Amino acid sequence: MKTQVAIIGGGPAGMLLAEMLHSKGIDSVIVEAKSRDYVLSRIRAGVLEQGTVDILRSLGLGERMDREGHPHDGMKIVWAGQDSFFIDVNKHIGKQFMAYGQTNIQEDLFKACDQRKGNILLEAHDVQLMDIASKAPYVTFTHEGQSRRLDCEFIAGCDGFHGVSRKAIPKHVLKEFERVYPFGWLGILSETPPLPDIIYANHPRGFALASMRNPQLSRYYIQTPLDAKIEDWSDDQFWEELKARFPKDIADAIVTGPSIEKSIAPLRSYVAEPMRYGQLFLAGDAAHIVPPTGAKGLNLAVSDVFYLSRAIASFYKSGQSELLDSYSEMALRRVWSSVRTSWYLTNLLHRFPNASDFEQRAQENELSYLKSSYHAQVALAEQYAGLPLEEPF
Ligand code: RFL
Ligand code: PHB
Repeated sequence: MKTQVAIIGGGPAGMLLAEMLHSKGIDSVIVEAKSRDYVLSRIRAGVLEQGTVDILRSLGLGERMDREGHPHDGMKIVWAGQDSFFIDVNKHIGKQFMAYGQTNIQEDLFKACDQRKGNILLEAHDVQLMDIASKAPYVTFTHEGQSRRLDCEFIAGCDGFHGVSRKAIPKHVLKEFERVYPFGWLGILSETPPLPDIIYANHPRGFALASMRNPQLSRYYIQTPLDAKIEDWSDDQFWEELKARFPKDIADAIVTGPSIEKSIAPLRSYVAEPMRYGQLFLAGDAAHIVPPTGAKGLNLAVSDVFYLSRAIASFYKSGQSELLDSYSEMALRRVWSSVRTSWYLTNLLHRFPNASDFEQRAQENELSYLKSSYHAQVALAEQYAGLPLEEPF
């Protein structure tokens, strides 16, 4: 088989890149390890930045999102069981957010791919990236019991944190930055009406988050120890613990019901630099991971593939490789901004198991300062909104 761009991974990064390239007349093949049902069953992100929303709309992928998603202006932070403030991003920065599930985006992307008869090879095994430093790289894998070879000009490594693409880059070339946090998030999805706002809570019992997918679907999370097991958390225990971490008026407004999904995710910050080696370009979780505090992961995957598709299109149009050459540097500027914001919010909102009394007081003081300072709220709003996409020079 032959294509211009071989895309490894059919998550949001890989499938969106294929749509972007198609809109610019560039051919691609997606090689995905899992089945369609499996990919569609992963419940993950839910909050889209304005830039992400604009990109989806520009590709004709916004119709269902605009019908079913929930636009909102910012987020609320509560702590000490009583104090609170609202970060009004729309008022300060003029940007909104959209609550719309990653699962729905993935469904919309499969539909778009089906409609244009795009090439996606599902359940591909033993994927290997070959000759990536040369101008004629290729990918080998097994598909439907047969060994296959896909020749291409570019490889986009969109295969997530545990994929093979990043590992194809020689160790001495890659610099890795990492922080592992001493807790995880237990999340549930429930067919109950959500609270009107997204609310982050810092409580002596641990962090909690109230979020939403649509008017009949709520998403809630609580901070749990690293060794927590799903089996140990019945729905009743989850609701009781969640409510205990919010002020009484908010807890009373939470509508409980059976969970339709429950999962635990550890929290980690990770960046691999550079995001390019030869003809291999990394995008999304394959290159970087953020803790979910701040809801940045999916939005970074979208900005990476926006920059990458623009660079590849510019190469095919003009024969110039300037945007390909600056891809890693440009993408990393936005990545580090969101990595820092997610790390900051994680530190601000969680209870760290071994925090000293000093650290605890400093955290409480920071929350009080944020509540009292207009300027601090504007600064946080700007970071939470995410950096604007850069123009090419
Ligand atoms: P994905 O989604 O992991 O997709 C990678 C795809 O590659 C496939 N794959 C392979 N394919 C071929 N060969 C191989 N060897 C392969 N190995 C893997 C996988 O099967 C998969 O289909 O990465 P991508 O596309 O970069 O997308 C990244 C996002 O999924 C991720 O950043 C977000 O979900 C993070 N995230 C959130 N991001 C937000 O922007 N807003 C949020 O509100 C938000 N909430 C979250 C989150 C992540 C969470 N978890 C579970 C970590 C909430 C949670 C709980
Ligand atoms: C979600 O709705 O899944 C969500 C919202 C905000 C976050 C993380 C996840 O910071």
